[in-house]
Amino acid sequence: MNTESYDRAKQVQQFDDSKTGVKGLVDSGITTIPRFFIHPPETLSDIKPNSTTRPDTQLIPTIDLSDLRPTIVEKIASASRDLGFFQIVNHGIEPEILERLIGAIKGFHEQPAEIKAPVYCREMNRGVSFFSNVDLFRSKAASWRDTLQVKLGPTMPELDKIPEICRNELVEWNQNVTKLGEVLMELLCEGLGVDKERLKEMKFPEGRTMVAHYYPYCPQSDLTVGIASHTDPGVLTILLQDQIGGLQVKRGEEWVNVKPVPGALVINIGDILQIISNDEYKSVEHRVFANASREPRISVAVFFNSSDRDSLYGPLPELISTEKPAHFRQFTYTEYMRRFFTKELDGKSLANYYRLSGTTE
Ligand SMILES: O=C(O)CCC(=O)C(=O)O
Repeated sequence: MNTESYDRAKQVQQFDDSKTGVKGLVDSGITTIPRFFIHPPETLSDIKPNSTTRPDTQLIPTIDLSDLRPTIVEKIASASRDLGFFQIVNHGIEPEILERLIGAIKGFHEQPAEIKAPVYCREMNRGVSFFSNVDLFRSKAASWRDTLQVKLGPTMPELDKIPEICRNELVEWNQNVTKLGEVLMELLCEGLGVDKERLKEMKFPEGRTMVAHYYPYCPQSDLTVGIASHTDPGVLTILLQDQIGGLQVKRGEEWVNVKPVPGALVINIGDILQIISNDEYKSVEHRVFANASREPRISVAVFFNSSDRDSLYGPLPELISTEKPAHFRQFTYTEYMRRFFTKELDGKSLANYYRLSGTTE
């Protein structure tokens, strides 16, 4: 590799200007990945096969939402305290709806480049944007995925702004995911022993953003990642993944696979809920391997953030006591999200930025 003649900034800019994402690179027939996708050895060392990565998935519980309510509350609270991740089944969303959404997102990403290019942009306030790597210009290395991002709430963009190929499916998903998000927020509040309306009153069901990822085949999947290790900023994330696999969650020094379960949705706790719960619930690092399979991997994540940007956020007063004082200082959501969008997607949780000295999880 000739270090002297390599102009990284230029290569990254050219890639972004192409507006075709990593799918465009694969379609062009490349057999080696551009250098700015190569991650440093410390990131790659534990993504190699036969590393300490734990193959079994027993640690991520699958919770049946048709169980009795006290059982569900107990299981969700326990998973949220321990791992910050769980899967749910019998959540009330028909399997056909899940399949339709995956198909529509795949359809969007597999359209000809000239149809997707006009949607390609990095302005997050447009409501609908297609891009590769949200942190392309901030990260040390790029990752092997493309994304369609759509603001779902408090209101969706005008319908004609949403790509036609997935318009109906996104409207349908928004309705279903909003209801499910509210149910999960109630259950999580009950698990904390606070009023079940608490998160809803703080407007957490309202600020919904969807990111629909496409992880195409990567010809050198041992040199890069699909999404780098990170935590989510919101209160919770509802994730639909197809059956390809590749999502992993960090538990101590180990990485645990989140094996796809047909019909299930993956739920994880975000940084703001770790803060609001005063460290009762955990926001945990997760990542996705670069896709080594010839089949593309599709996933659709909906992040729930508060639509009230000006109030102060911090641990709920009812969870603070002399035995357990507040672990975090207060801040506005505007400040919080600004901080999120100026850092790269890395393993560092935003929770630690607001942590008061002398406190630990
Ligand atoms: O694709 C996945 O399974 C995970 C996506 C994710 O972690 C994210 O969008 O923040």
